[in-house]
Amino acid sequence: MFSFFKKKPPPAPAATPTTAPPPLVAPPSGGSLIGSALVIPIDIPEPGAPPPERQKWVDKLKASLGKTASGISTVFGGSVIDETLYESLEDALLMADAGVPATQYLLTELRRKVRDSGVTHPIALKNILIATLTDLLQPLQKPLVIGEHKPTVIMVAGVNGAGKTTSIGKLTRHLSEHGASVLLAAADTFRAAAREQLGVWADRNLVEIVSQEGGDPAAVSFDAVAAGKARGKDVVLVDTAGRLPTQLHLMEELKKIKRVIQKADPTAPHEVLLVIDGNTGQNALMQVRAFDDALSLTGLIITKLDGTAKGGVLAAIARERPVPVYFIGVGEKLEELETFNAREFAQALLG
Ligand SMILES: Nc1nc2c(ncn2[C@@H]2O[C@H](COP(=O)(O)OP(=O)(O)O)[C@@H](O)[C@H]2O)c(=O)[nH]1
Ligand SMILES: [Mg+2]
Repeated sequence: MFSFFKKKPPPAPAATPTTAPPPLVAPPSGGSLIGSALVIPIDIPEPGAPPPERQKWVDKLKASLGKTASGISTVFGGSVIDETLYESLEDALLMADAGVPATQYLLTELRRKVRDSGVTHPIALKNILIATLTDLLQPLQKPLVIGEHKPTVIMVAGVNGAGKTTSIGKLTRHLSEHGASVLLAAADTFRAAAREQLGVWADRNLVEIVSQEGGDPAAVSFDAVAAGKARGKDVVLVDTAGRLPTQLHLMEELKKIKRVIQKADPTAPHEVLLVIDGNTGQNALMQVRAFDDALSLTGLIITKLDGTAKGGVLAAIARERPVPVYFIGVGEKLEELETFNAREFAQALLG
């Protein structure tokens, strides 16, 4: 879900009475554009009565994380809060990929809150857990804002097969649906198939793509940012080749792409996103750390939460390296990418 809000237009230069250029993109229904300033914060609906489409998606998330939720729920099936319950909960959270630091943190908080509130029933404890996890995840909830720079340059990195190209396709659809013009940069120049895959997404979304057979990924990125500026695009999305954080020369190459983007636009890249496969468990945290150290990440996209992913890794990320989660992916279809809401996620994870 996107919403638009008005950004104060810059004062018109007095000496140039020329008519303002027409908006580059048509205002979407319900939104508005002033001059060429376009701000797209991604709407994060608070729970209550979410719109039907969001509800559908929340249901899908719940179904996807259902196994983890039922694993954790059984812990609260008894009639007393005792040591056995805390131990089972510890096991269940570790099994859900929450990792040791987040699990310890949650348990310490729960024990303290139980002491302070005097609750005695496991169901009350479960509600406390939902609230505590929501608070833990809260710092990860942040909208992606487009339009403060033109173009907003978004660089996307991650290991092979994490879902970078797919997520770029989905994001492109979101953005173009809401009136933003997008240019794709195929900086995954290693494999012809990778370029073609991005080309398919570009065609489907009717957006332009900058690619170059066998080219240098940094050069392609530079050209794309330059083209994005020249063509007045709102967003340039840079797809990069997958790499493991242990492949140091490839991590260096990624840093070079970032530096060269900066040469094309000193304020860019405005966002550096890491795409993580939600099934990677605790290894995901290692990826966040390594890519963050190399690139200073501004956000994450967690994909494939529809599969066997357990979901708890978001708690681990929140506790150990809290990089905002802009989106989560729950399927291969174009619409199966949504904004992250801490409370929704905590509820889906804990059932
Ligand atoms: N089930 C599921 N599959 C996904 C999701 N995101 C991506 N994929 C699949 O993961 C595979 C790898 O995706 P791709 O975008 O090519 O990964 P890349 O190497 O990081 O660019 C493809 O088969 C995608 O369809 C998701 O959220 N859910
Ligand atoms: Mg790819």
